[in-house]
Amino acid sequence: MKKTLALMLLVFSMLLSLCACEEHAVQSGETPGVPLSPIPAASEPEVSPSPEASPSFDEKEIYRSFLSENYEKLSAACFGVISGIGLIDLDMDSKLEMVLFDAGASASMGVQLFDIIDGGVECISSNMVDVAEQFGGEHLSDVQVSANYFEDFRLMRDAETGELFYQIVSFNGAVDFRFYETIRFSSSDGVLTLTPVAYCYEETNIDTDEIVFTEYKLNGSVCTAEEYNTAMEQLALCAEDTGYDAKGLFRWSEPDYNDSFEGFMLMADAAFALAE
Ligand SMILES: [Ca+2]
Repeated sequence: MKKTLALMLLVFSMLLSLCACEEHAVQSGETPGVPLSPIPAASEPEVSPSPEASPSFDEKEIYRSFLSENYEKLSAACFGVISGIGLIDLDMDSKLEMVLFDAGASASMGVQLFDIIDGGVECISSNMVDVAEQFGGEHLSDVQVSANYFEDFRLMRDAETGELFYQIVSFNGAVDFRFYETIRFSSSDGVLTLTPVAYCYEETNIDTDEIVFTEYKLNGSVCTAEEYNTAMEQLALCAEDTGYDAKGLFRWSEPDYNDSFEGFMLMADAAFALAE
């Protein structure tokens, strides 16, 4: 009898302790039998230029074949030197665009932009007439880009919608003139498009250093200096720089990136490996 009573007490105490455990688990937010989820990261995730999908290797292969087949023509059309190459998803459609810098002849270098359309490479924007004529198609833009670094392509975040987009302030000049043009990149029917947002041009008298001529444009239309300045202030408020730096390589990055075909392809392959 004592043995039976002791056994009953033992079972009863085990049941009590089980209930206590379950109650503790529910109070502390745990689900009995289910492992705890990892603690969410306190810091914000790093900005990725293509958060939805990674570009396929085919894109890199298509660009590589294009460069391999057309190196001589491209190089000749760029004053004999292609000084830099990079792949950037400029219109944020998870497909990479190719960026080529020419040798440049003034304050900045000219930029050539290429996209893949129906499986073929087409020039979308070029400072070089020969490049535009030989590799441009129906999507060739009349908006041109001048820059000095791949980092000049800025990944921006719309302050209201959170949308990510690339933007560049294209610039060039000499002793007697200079211009700055803010250009936004987007996609239209899967093809890279360039939209000129704001433009400022100044001419200087080199003897007196006086500004003798100015022209301002907003969305392609001529405007006043005041309208331009107000619009630039608004632009700065509407979007913030994510701090992400676009990647690419220049000839002077490595001694092996010389002006031979092999040297150029070595640089191209290294630049393609940088692309996300
Ligand atoms: Ca793209």
